[in-house]
Amino acid sequence: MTTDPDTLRTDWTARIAEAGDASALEALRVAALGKAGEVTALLKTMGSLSPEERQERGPKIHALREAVSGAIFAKKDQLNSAELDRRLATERVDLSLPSRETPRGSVHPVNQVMDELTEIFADLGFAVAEGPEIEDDWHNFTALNIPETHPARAMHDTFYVAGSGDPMVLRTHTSPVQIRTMQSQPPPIRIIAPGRVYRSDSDATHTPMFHQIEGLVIDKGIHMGHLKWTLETFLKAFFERDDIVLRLRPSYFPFTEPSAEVDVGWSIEKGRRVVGGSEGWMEVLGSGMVHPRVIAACGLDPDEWQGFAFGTGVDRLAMLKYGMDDLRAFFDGDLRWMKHYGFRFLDVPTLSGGVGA
Ligand code: 2U9
Repeated sequence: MTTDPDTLRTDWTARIAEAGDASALEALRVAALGKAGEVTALLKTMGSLSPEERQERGPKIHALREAVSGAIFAKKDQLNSAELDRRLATERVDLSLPSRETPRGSVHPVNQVMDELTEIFADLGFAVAEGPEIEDDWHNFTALNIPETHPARAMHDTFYVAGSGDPMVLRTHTSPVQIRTMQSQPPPIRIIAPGRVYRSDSDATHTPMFHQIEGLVIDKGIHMGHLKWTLETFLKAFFERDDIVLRLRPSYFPFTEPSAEVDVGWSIEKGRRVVGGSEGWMEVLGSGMVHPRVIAACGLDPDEWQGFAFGTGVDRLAMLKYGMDDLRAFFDGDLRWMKHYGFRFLDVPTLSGGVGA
C-alpha cells in the first residue's frame, strides 16, 4: 500500500468521483477521513517525522486531506442535486384531487358573490383591479373631485389612520383603485374593482367595513347607452332572469356627471319579494359618466377620452340574491350561519353553468 500523498490524492479523488450514491460516498469518507481512515493514519505519522521530512511531506499530507474532504463535499452536492432532479421528474402531486375527508369549510356568501361578479364581468371583457385599503387623501378624495371643503367628505364618515407622514385614510370606496389604474395604464380601460371599504357607520343596515364593487370604462365615444346596457346585462346574469327592468333616476355624485341612481324592478313570488318584473322599484346601483375633472386629474384629456362608472354594495347584492336579512350576521363568524348560507368550495361559478350556486 502506497503512502505517497500525491498518489493517494489521485486515487481517492478518483474513487470519490465514482461513488454512485450517498451511502457509498459515506463509506469512502470513513475509509479516508474516519478514525481509522487511510488519510487520518498518514496525518498521525507527522509526529514521528524528522524536521526535514516534515517540511517536505507535511504540506503534501495536508493538501491530501483538503483535496479529499473538498472532493467529498462537492460529490455530496452533486448527488443531492441529482436526487432532487430525479424526484422532480418522477414525483407528482395532483392539487385538484378532492380531500379524503368530508370537506367541512364553506365559502362565505360575500366571496361567492365576488366570484360570480368577476365571472360575469370577465365575460364582458373587464379585468379585475386591486389597490391598497389604506389610502392617501388625494387618491381617495381629491382626484375624485371631492376637494377639502366638499360636504361629501363628511358624508363618507372617514376613518383616519395615525402616522408620522401625511394623514392616511381607510378607503371609503374602491374608487381610488380606478384612479390608480387610469394613472398607470393607457386607455381603453375596462375594469372592475371589488374589495373592502370602511366608513364609520354602524346600525342594522351598516357595518364599519363592507364590500363594494365598482366598474370603470374609459374609451372614445362612450355614452350613457353603454352604461345602461352593461348594467342590464350584468343584472340579468347575476339574478339569472331575463325580466330585469331598470330605471335610471338623475342623482348627484362628485365623481360623475351626469349621475344616475339605478333602480331594479321587483315582484312578489310565493309571498317573497324577488328581483325581476316591475311591481315596485328598489335601488341597487349608483352610476354616471366619469366627471371630466376626474379624467383630467389622472393625466388624460377629457375631450379625447370619456367613460362611465358604477358602484354597488356586494353584501347587499348577496342579501338580495340569497335571502339573508341581517347584514351584521355577515361578519359575526357564527359557524351556524356559515353552515346555512355558505357555499361548497368546489362549486366555482361559471357562466355556462349559471353563476349562482
Ligand atoms: C372613478 C370615477 C367614477 C363610481 C361610482 C357610485 C356611483 C355609487 C355607491 C353605491 C352603493 C357606493 O356601496 S355604495 O355605498 N356607489 O353610487 N360609484 S359612480 O364612480 C367612479 C369611480 C371611480 C375614477
